[in-house]
Amino acid sequence: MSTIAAIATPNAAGGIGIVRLSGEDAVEIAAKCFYPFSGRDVGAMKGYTAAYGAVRDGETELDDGVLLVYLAPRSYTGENVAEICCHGGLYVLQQTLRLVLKLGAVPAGPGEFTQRAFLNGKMDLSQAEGVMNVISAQGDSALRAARSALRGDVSKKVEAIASTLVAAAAALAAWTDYPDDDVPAVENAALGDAIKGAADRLRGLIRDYDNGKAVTRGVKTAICGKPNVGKSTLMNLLSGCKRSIVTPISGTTRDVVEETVRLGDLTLRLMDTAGIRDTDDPVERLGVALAREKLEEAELVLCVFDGSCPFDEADEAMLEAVKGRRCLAVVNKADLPLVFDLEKIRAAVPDAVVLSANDPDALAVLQAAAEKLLGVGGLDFNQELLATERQRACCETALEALEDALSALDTGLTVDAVSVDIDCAVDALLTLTGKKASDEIVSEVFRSFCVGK
Ligand SMILES: Nc1nc2c(ncn2[C@@H]2O[C@H](COP(=O)(O)OP(=O)(O)O)[C@@H](O)[C@H]2O)c(=O)[nH]1
Ligand SMILES: [Mg+2]
Repeated sequence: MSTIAAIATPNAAGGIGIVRLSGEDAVEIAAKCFYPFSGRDVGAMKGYTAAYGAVRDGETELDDGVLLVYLAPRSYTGENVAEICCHGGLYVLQQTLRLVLKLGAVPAGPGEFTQRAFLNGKMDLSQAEGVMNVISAQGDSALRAARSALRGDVSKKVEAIASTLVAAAAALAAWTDYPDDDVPAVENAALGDAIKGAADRLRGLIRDYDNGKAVTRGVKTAICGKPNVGKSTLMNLLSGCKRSIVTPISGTTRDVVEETVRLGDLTLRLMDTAGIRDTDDPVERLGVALAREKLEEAELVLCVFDGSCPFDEADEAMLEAVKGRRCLAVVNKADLPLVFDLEKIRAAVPDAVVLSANDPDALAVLQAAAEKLLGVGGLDFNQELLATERQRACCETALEALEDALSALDTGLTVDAVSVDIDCAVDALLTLTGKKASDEIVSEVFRSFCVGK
């Protein structure tokens, strides 16, 4: 396999920058451009050792720095690895990279170092995805969840589920293949229990992922409501700045104003939208259409009502629009006398808070309500949490196959049908960990990585 090279540090100036090499010739190539001041031979360096010296292109000295050497298989990638740590200037790093490429290395693709680690059995696919999540983590819970994935907690749990299924499938196969031998008959009830148990654990993983997403990746949150109820004021309260224009004039907000905010440990990707109403103004009408669109795609809706005005038809229409959505009703303007019929709201949207978007104390109220609604309160981020949508989709596929298996059992279909479904579930789980992932899936996973990781 070729020796790859990339700048492993960000594409910006910094104190230190690293050019990383991995592959059979990594150390050899480093020896041709890095000259330790002590005069020692780079080619003879042991794994886990460092040397201080100069980076030289022939007679031209580019920089001085430290060379780190790791020898296969005891390295991140499982191959020989050399890391040239020099000053973190973009030009210096580019010249150093150009130099190692001239000496025989090839440019690494996105995530290729980690891909090689995966191919060399250093980590499985879900751990590799954990690596990316550690890099992109924006808060404590997200980091803890990513670290747990990186440790392999997700893989262990998924493999445990897969092995109970493999055992069930094996018993089933033995029984159908040798019906006349002394193989104990597979009891439908016991088999059903095994499948149900596995399905429940998968449901738990999917549910925790969906809930945990509010913390690890952020929730797409639409602020909706009729005009003038205080949507933009709420947006500004949550963003901590005057992000949206607020006026007493209906129809002020027309474009969608977006901002990512933190609410306690939650990350909300907020969209403040135009007030929903029928209007003759062509620009506002576009805004209203956009608001409806955002309402559709939101994972969480903050539906704002004006508590100082009586409940009316437009409010009724808003309740209709958010039906079946994960929605928090925000009854605003609590500093004014409340004339609003709260019961009407509570009957349609169980989660409702009464507050004033002008009052900073309302943030705590919103946080508590949102945490409850998103189900993150009781989540343990140190535990196995699926790391990516891909992993979630694998669990979903496995779960569907198990549901098929259960209904095949119920309707008394042949054991073959049940076996096929169980195999299909196991395949999906092994695709998750990468044990049985196709080359395309593996490339797809690493395509989203950064170059140099
Ligand atoms: N008294 C009071 N007025 C508010 C409150 N929130 C918003 N407003 C006022 O209501 C009007 C409309 O607010 P805005 O945020 O632009 O509403 P939007 O059209 O829903 O975006 C403005 O005059 C705000 O100052 C509140 O909690 N109490
Ligand atoms: Mg507005």
